[in-house]
Amino acid sequence: MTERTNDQNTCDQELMEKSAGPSADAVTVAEKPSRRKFLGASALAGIAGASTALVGELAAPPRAEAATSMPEDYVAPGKLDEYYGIWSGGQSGQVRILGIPSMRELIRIPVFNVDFGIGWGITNESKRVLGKDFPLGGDTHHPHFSQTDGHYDGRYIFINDKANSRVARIRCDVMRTDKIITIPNTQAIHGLRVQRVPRTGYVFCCNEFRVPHPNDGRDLNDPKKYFTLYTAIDGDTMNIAWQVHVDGNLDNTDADYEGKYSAATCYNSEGAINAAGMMRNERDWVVVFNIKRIEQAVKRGHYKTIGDSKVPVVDGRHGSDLTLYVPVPKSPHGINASPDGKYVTANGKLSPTVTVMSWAKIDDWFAGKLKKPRDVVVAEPQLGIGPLHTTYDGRGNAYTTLFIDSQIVKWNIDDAIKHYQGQKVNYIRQKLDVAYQPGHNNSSMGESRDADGKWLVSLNKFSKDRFLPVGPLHPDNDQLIDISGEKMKLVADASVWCEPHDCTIVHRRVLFNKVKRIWKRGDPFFAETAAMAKKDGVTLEKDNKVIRDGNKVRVYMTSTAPTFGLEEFTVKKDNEVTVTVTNIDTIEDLSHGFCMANYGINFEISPQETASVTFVADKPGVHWFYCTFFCHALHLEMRSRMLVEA
Ligand code: RUQ
Ligand code: CUA
Repeated sequence: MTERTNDQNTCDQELMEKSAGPSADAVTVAEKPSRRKFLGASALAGIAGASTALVGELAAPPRAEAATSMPEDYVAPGKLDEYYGIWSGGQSGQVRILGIPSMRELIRIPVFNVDFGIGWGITNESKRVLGKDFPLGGDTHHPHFSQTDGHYDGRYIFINDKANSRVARIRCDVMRTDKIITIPNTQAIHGLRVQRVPRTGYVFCCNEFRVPHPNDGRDLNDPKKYFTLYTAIDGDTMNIAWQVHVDGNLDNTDADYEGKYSAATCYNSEGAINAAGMMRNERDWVVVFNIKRIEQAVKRGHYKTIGDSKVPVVDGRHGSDLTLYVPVPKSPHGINASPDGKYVTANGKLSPTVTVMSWAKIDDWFAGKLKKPRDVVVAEPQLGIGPLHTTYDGRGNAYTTLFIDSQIVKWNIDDAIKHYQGQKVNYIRQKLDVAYQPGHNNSSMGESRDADGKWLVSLNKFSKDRFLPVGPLHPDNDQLIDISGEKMKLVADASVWCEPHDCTIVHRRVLFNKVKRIWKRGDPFFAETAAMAKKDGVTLEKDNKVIRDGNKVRVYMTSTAPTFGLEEFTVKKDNEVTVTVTNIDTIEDLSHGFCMANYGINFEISPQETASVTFVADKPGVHWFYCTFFCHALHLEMRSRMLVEA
């Protein structure tokens, strides 16, 4: 916050110096000290001859204030944030990492997008992950960490791509995407969550749109024949384990804390093809998946396959004993399991309520002990207009976003249950205005047993007047809220590039020692490139060689500040050239870049990393390739030539 406040302060002084008001005059009279001097309170104290009025006016810069009362999100220079936040990058197709509480963006991880910064979508290593003919972008919504026994284990982040029906996995040790798969038979993978117990394990995802199956031109205008599938991915292999054919559509999903169930919301039980039709029913439903029974059905061969896909598809429609359909009001959206392992809430969206279901009662249902599906409901508190998502503090309280009311409502789960049982208790603890129209919210450690109730972030879809105008497209506003006390306190606004949707916040102890500072030689991320070098008899760490193989030319070089291992290499026009660069520097943070001028090629090579690119040398002439990361005083001199003979 202090960073931002200082900017604000500098800006205010600039305005003040320009304005014709009395303070501007005062500055002139006092021989107008430089702005830099104002940045330090001690510098101010040294202004001789300044009038008392001037000192009074300017002597309280925010940094001086900060010295006496720190803003709650203040992370001093040189200090580290206590939490990592992983943010989806929405339409950018990426994932971002923020520090919390500072809300500073630390890094962006390209996933489904092309990124000239690190060369994602340009290097051979990234293209192997992206696959052949990959689409140029994605729409990420739900980033979630892998877990073991309900605790974050710091292995992987999983993220959906709604635009192209894909799921990706990011390795947390290097924060790089290592697998991307397309989910067969689906259109628009939306909700995504992980199996918590015994571990991840399955990654569950919701296919939102109903389509004909196979979607090959048949049944185009026969929506009754459209349907959708719930998918379980094996998080270790990234193979699809199974799919479930369901009624209605699927929106968001979450899993329990015992490894028995997952559940998903459906807002289109009507099977309609327009908004009016999708809103018709007063109740839609939550569908609960019985994981053991689904696994057994697959084992026994009780499944079908669709089209070319070999993925087993079990029948989980109404009447199946693999699923339970719980009617809930109206067009539910988010679904969130409580960290005590007892409950799961479905958020009403078009109803002012959230529906609280008990996993124990879901057990009873599948054991045949309950009469009606609604018997698993233990509370249905009325919270406000437009509930979308709920998160928890680990102390029995829930926090729900109200999209239309632009509020976060804090409510107590036990009291909501008592109220549902007919007792006269008030379950609402507080309503806090947020700016504006919140979608997801997420609390620190909130999706695990270790929910610690310190911070909450409200991911607001609209920022309107909260930031300097920057054109018709506004940033989103993600607001940091302190939930450690009785009352929620709004601490900071943070502008974010569209449209993060969701985030997960973990304590730094989960990741701090797992994250590598430099690459390890032999990393699987560039194993295939290393195998190619071996075949060519090249030792990546020391050789600088050009291998000619018919029309193909393979160029191997090292990079160490401030030189590439080769000062030049020569190819013929239309040769297919593969350049492999190994950064042999061992110093933390000493990245190099490789940019081939006028060839649209750039990528980054971190210390001890190997990266490669393949292109056709279709432009004869001299082409300089240069380093793009300012690595050394002679960084600009770090350049060599590719000579393309006509
Ligand atoms: S959704 S704003 Cu894509 Cu997670 Cu609810
Ligand atoms: Cu290497 Cu700049």
